[in-house]
Amino acid sequence: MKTFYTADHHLHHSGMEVSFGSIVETFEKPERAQIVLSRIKDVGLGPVLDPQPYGRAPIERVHTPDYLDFLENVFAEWRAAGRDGEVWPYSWRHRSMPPIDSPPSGLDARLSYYSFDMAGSITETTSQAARRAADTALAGADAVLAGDRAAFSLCRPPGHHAGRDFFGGYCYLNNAAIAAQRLRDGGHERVAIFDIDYHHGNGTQEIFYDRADVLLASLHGDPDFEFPFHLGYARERGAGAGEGFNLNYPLPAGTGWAEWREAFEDAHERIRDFQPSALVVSLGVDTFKDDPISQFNLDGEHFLVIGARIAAFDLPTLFVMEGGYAVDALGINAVNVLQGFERA
Ligand code: OKP
Ligand code: ZN
Repeated sequence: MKTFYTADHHLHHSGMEVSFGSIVETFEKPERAQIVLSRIKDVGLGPVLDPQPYGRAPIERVHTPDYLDFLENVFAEWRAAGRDGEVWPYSWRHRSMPPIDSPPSGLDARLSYYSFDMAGSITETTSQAARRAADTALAGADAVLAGDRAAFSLCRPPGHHAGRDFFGGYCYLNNAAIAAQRLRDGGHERVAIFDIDYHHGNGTQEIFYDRADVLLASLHGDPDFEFPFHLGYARERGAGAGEGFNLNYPLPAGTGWAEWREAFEDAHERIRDFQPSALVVSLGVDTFKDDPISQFNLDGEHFLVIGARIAAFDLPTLFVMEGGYAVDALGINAVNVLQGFERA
């Protein structure tokens, strides 16, 4: 299958993050995409193609114009305020404070309005990098629309925590959602998103929560103990017309292959019942046993089986890279899914 990739992902690098009280090198670093790319070349998966720039229109099918403006301009505003370093939000609207529905004018208040955490910062070129990641997803979707059985969008930064107008969890634009919408706009009436990243795809859930044309099934660490917290419970099933089209499978810490696979197979069946004509896989491999920020126990070989089972849908399929932080094994694990798919 074709891989879509651009070196422009280097335009985003937060450098550091706070992890359990320590300032550490961020887990979401440029090396991640490099390692996956070199594995793709090593195994000869197929051509690696640079995505064209798509402009804002296909991204605005998912994200609001005011949020895109904010992403583009906030760094300059930060500097103009006399501040050094990168743009970091630091204070959020507590449940004791009444909710608002339009952006405040003050810089820091606005930053918290458009975010939910401080996993990643906004650098001078973060918006450009995120836009190129979205281009990468769109080019993959277009390959599928043009008739490819499958494509891989090697996106970085990842996307599934980003909502219509917010960033968080290392994510700025929701690459998988943008691709799913592209498939819808290209003529697919029902598109399923299978999110197998270790973390709940809260952004993707928010974007499609009231829609019946895009089904989201997500397997993840139970939000009771795991990031992003607060969202990802099984009781969240969609709203209005979207009721029943959002499926969450929260799983306990220590989940191994047998239990993960059981949930995966249940989701697999529910996705088939939905009868989609195209599939987007939010491909995180942070379910790996040695992942430094996760608590599931999948092994390298299991990713081959996952790929084979995804092939069994027999659908045009777009794989979109999300998480995976055990850099030594990241290339092998991610590409195992793609090879498992191709061999099936
Ligand atoms: C993004 B994706 C570690 C905390 C990390 C953010 C996790 C974002 C995961 N100190 N918190 O879903 O892989
Ligand atoms: Zn993740």
